[in-house]
Amino acid sequence: MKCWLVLLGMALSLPLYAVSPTAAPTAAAAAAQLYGQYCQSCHGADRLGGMGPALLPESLERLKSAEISNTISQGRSATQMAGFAGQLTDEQISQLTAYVQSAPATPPRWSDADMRASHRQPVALSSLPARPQYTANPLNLFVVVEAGDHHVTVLDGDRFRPITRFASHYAVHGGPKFSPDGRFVYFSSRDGWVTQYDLYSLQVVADIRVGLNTRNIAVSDDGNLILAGNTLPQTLVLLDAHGLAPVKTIAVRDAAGHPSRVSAVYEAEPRHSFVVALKDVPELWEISYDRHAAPVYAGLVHDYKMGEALAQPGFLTPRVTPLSMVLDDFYFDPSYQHVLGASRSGQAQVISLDARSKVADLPLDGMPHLGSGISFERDGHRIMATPNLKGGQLSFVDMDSWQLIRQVQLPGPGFFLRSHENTPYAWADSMMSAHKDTLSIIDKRSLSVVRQLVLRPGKTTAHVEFTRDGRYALVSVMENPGELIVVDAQTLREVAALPMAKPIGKYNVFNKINRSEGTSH
Ligand code: DHE
Repeated sequence: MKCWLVLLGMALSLPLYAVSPTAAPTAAAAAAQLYGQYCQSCHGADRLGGMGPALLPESLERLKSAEISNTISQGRSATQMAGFAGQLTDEQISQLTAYVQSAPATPPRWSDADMRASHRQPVALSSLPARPQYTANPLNLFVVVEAGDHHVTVLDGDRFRPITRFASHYAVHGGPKFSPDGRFVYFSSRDGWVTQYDLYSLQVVADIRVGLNTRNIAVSDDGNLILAGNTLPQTLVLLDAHGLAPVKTIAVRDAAGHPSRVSAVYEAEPRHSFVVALKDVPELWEISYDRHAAPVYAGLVHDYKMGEALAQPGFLTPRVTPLSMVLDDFYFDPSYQHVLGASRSGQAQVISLDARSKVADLPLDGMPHLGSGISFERDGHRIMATPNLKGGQLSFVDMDSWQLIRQVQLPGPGFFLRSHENTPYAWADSMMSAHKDTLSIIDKRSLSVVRQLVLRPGKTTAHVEFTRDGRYALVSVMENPGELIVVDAQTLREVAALPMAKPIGKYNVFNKINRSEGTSH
């Protein structure tokens, strides 16, 4: 009996095929056969994805075994994924779950040739209309990522009405990024797809798979280049922002040749460079796309010779800042001279990108979530505020002295923090706690919580983005079905609610392209 329980535990808990030399190959072979019969036609023989997403451990690491089994058994609503409960036994579903969570026998590869073969441009950029094909203000649009059924809604930010809704790739993660004029929006999916979407004609204009597992993307301030950071393979990929043709692939390794996954890429606008955070080696990279350093790359659409530009010393070549530890969550000061970085263990530092070294330690405990930080002026000082994933406090740091000036306790840990130049309040969630339905409204003058807002009792409520004038706050009820709730930012009264499928994030064109101090960039 005990032995049977152990075996069952192994089958349910996962990638344990290698544990028993005799039983393992049989279980693995049975699971592989089931995969070939039921999954391969949509998810690919190599598990790299097809009509359905990739089924690799890297793609699925955020899902619990029970969630994967449930998807195999019940399918996913509003997608092509059917439920197999009627065709597979519970044991077979457990075997398949274990199979897709374990590494394939042949390590997955994604070459430049694979990337080039995936590139498509369904619409020629030259054929696009000169003006938006609708009456809404194109600078007050919101792009809403709906994770519940992998769709994106484009919303009129004046009337709070959807203009269109389209299917995205599986698991778009992180903020979509905009071209400097706000016309194009670029998405990256966890499965490695980068998509260029035209917000004037409301259609996808280009698509490319840059890797098998991607962290995020950044757009250069001249609008000409996209940088994508991958964890599988361990590469950075530079793309032409006008149609997504590949420009350059950079293998991510330290000087000793140790490879590293990319943690995130950022655009440092005043420096005309990208900053790259690495997950596995204690280094921070900066990649310059400065035109003066490379005059050949004039920044004109389709009018530069990239081959010659790449030969310029320093152009699109990483410069390394060595770190004392791996830092992988960052916030930048407005000049982008200083980077505030936190390690997984919660240690935080200030790095000078000019000096290429640490200039201060940051007195933050727990696990500060610097990536969700915001900044604002108070009594002649620039203050940075960051939530904390462990303790659930909000920390306020003076960016002149790098001293902690106040800590405020929220009902529980949350993920996001938002504000706008035109409101005295910042909004924080507690989505990772029992108080997941509670938003805390913080007065940026007194640095204290002045109100708690529960819009839908019991429902996960998080991620706020303001209209371009800061008058309304758009809040996600991150459930499926969920809602996007519009709240008057002054009276805190609800003025509209739109049904949405787990609207995980929303992004206002004007606030993003103008780098509003209260939102992410
Ligand atoms: Fe995110 C942004 C990393 C889990 C929703 N998340 C980001 C960014 C990074 C990051 C580096 C900035 C990218 C950008 O915008 O360019 N996220 C991580 C993680 O390391 C972590 C903890 C684990 C992981 O699996 O990657 C993680 N993130 C999550 C979630 O579980 C969330 C809540 C749901 C989901 O979709 O996976 C989530 N992350 C988001 C959102 C943003 C984001 C909505 C964009 C925030 C913004 O407003 O800009």
